[in-house]
Amino acid sequence: MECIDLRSDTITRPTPAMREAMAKAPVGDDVYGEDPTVNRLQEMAAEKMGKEAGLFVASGTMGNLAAILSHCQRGDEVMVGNKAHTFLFEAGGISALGGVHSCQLPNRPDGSLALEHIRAAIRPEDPHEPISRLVCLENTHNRCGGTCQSLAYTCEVAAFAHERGLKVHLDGARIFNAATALGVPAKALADPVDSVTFCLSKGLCAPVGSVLCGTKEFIARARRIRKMAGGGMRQAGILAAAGIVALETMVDRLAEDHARARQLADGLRNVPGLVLETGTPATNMVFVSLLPGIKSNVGEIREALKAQGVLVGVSSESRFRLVTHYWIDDSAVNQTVRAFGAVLAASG
Ligand code: TLP
Repeated sequence: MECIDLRSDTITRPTPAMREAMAKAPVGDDVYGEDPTVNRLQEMAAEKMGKEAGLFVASGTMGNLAAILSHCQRGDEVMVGNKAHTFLFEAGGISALGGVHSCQLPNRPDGSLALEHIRAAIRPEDPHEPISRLVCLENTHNRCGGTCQSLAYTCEVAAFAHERGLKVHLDGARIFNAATALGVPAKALADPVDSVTFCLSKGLCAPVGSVLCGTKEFIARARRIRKMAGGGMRQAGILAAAGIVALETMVDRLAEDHARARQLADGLRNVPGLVLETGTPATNMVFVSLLPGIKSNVGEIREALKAQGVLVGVSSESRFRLVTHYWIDDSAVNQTVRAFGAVLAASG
């Protein structure tokens, strides 16, 4: 049975056009900077983010790691949200591999950081304390509901950080979802920050890879970190070719995923036993919780849904995450709502 897989947009597979481009891609040794397809992808990515240069990396995790280690020396401090992907889900790489100290600020429900918290966290010039170096933002904000961080907010944080001598990195794994939902170019959202990572292998459907963008000098440093992390990938043009197709053909269609997320939320709203999170869906993620009194727990419900061919993510004790993407069509949405209805009726 083909499953309806709503666990993440990372499960998307390359389209036939991507596979064809991959088969035909001219390649070279990218560690020597000689892979024409990687070079083309990096130029396209930099242009789309309005930055001088781009660096093709194996994953969003590697992009964020290379960015943070390029901005910070060992012992420097990065301010990061306590619900940020970089803080929660990147295996602690910035401290384990880079010796970068993290200062966790509370993410507000919409994923933003309060300016007063950033201000209060800036360290004085004192040899007892680490050096405040960097602020990390995330847009869309995954754990906070796939929420968008507005252009005004991004500008405000970046202006403040720059005034205080801090750099700003944006984990823009899903920056094109944010741009689509906000109706602004991704370039505008990336403009205020010093560096940005975005992913090709989520809603854009490429099989592998992300691109880190920033100044030429910053990207030269990040290239060394990428090598250090084992991410110098030789004939990576095979992978970059899919990324080029992703950028050329998959960005404009993200609005369809957002519309289907709304359809899904509207269906789930009427399923007894479920409650939608306020404001969901902001983009392509639907967050829905179990009402108290339901006999089964989220794990049991996830298994019962799986038996009906529907895979969903569990993001806390009572909360599901459902992510729409290219492989979720209208009938998948309807089937998912029906499956939830049947499973909850049986466990009510
Ligand atoms: N997110 C994945 C999981 O790791 C949770 C998902 O299914 O959503 N930044 C953000 C905001 C992300 O959501 C992710 C992946 C990453 C970075 C890391 O990207 P990869 O998986 O390519 O290392």
